[in-house]
Amino acid sequence: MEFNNLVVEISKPIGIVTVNRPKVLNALNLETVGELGAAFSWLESTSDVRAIILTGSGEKAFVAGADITEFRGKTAPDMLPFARKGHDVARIMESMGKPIIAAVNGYALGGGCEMAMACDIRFAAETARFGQPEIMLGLIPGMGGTQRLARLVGLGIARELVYGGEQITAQRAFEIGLVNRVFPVEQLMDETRKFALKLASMPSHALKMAKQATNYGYDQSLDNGLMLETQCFAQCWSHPDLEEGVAAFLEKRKADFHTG
Ligand code: CO8
Repeated sequence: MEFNNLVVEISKPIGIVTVNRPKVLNALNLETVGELGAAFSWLESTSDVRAIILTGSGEKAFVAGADITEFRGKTAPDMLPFARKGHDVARIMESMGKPIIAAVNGYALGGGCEMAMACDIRFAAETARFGQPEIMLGLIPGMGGTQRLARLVGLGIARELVYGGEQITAQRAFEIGLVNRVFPVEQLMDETRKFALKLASMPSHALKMAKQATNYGYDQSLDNGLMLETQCFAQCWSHPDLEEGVAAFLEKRKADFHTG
């Protein structure tokens, strides 16, 4: 698939999506948002791909937010479809069966921080910076930042970041639970690839069930979440991977999982 603003590579079994607008620190214009949706949908349907990495091109930025040049002269009705499109992309990322890891190589601000939060797992370079600076533009986050940030780091810290607009370091992002691991910048992609390969080697149906149970269960009451978990747990029996995993354990050998 060809894109104007992304580089999408497949290095089996990993798909790598790189936002590629380095002159504007990979800011997301409307076209890029649409391309991201198309890229993730395509990778979901590509059977050779079992885990996905999202990163930004160049040395400075993951994604520095929405493209502010597209804001001028717009009205509220103009911007509603833009925000909806951003939400749709994040929901595609969260509802797809394959895990997505953000390799945050620099600024992850505004929509960039929100894109990273829509990923399953976030790894960051020590030099990365996170933040929701929209308030400084007279704006608020519009791609899930007011919701996903609180779910990840708690309401108090989310308010501090959304109201105050300050950037935080990768180390601080790690301390508050916004990122999973921090690496020296030169190790970031290797470490992310290593982890993506580990996930790609897992039985894909069980991984999909784990993603569904954690993502959809999180917003439910405990009882509803547990009901969802029960369904996902039982569904594991509908796939040959479980029989193979159990047999391999009992026969003291390495499991040979089905890869579909
Ligand atoms: N939009 C457009 N251009 C940008 C953006 C952006 N978000 N960020 C940087 N650029 C451009 C700069 O204008 C500059 O262009 P030029 O070379 O032509 O002057 C170039 O990128 C390099 O940037 P700087 O010279 O500013 O680089 P610095 O190292 O001095 O600063 C910063 C880096 C701190 C990242 C700074 O560029 C900055 O503050 N950028 C804006 C960050 C921001 O406010 N982001 C939030 C945007 S609003 C948002 O994301 C709302 C999300 C809405 C949902 C979206 C749904 C899809």
